[in-house]
Amino acid sequence: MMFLLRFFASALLVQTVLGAPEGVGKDITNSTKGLRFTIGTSEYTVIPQSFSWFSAKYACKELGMELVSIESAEENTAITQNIAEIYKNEYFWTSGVRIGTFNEYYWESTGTFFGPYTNWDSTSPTFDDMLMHVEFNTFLNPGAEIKWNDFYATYGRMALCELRAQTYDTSVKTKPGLFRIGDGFYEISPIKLPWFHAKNDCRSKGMDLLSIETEEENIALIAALQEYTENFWTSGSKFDTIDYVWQATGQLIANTFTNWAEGEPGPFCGLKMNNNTQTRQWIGADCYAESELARYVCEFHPRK
Ligand SMILES: [Ca+2]
Repeated sequence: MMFLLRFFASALLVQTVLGAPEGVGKDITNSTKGLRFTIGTSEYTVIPQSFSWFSAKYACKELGMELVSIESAEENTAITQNIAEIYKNEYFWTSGVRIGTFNEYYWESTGTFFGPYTNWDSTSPTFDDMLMHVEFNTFLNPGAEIKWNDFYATYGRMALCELRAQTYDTSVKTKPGLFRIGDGFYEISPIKLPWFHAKNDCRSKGMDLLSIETEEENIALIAALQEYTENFWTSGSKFDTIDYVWQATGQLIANTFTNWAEGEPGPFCGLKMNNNTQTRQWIGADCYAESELARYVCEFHPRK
């Protein structure tokens, strides 16, 4: 009898320690895979490893997710409640980023600029470098809110990933510039933009800037772009020491289809399809420059 009582008492204790606080998402995975929780229509996952910003982003992509974007005080509070107790004194990357000399931060996962809600700490933002990313940390006083700080991409932080509802409207079959390849929906931009604005424009439509992973996709794109004697941005890019990657998917370009023009890739961070309507070979271009304008293709594949 004593044994049984003791058993129930310890089972209750375990329940209390592991159980999530009321109103806060539940830990539904084991600790080595990190915490998972839900707020509204989004799912969140902490990947409890130390990543550079880009590695964190691609680790989220591998899960079919994105680095987190925080649009409201409610979301910031709910995230704080879910992670601050479990991951004390930790840093986390968000999808917040700025590129080049354009001194405004945006959520890469949604393509929207910060605001109206922001929650910077008292020392941020600093705009120190050409490429800055936004982190938050749980070095908190009890009851405090997670604040944001802009920092250098190479530092090691945990990844906080978010899966949002898909927003691309696949019922729109007659959109100007819309065409299909396989299960994908593609749109040719009516305007020219710098690289990261082009990427944001695609994200804000629930799409991604183009990635060319196969010869079949490349052939179909060459046909679709016949009338355009100009070059096009893709999501191909290279930052810091990382090799060229399809930013939209996180895949190393060297591991997919490649179509570099002779002498390429050079030193540039961006990848364009060139203006040759027969080959559309790839050339480097400056993705930092506000003056480097080009059309682009957005791409969307419904989740399976
Ligand atoms: Ca693609």
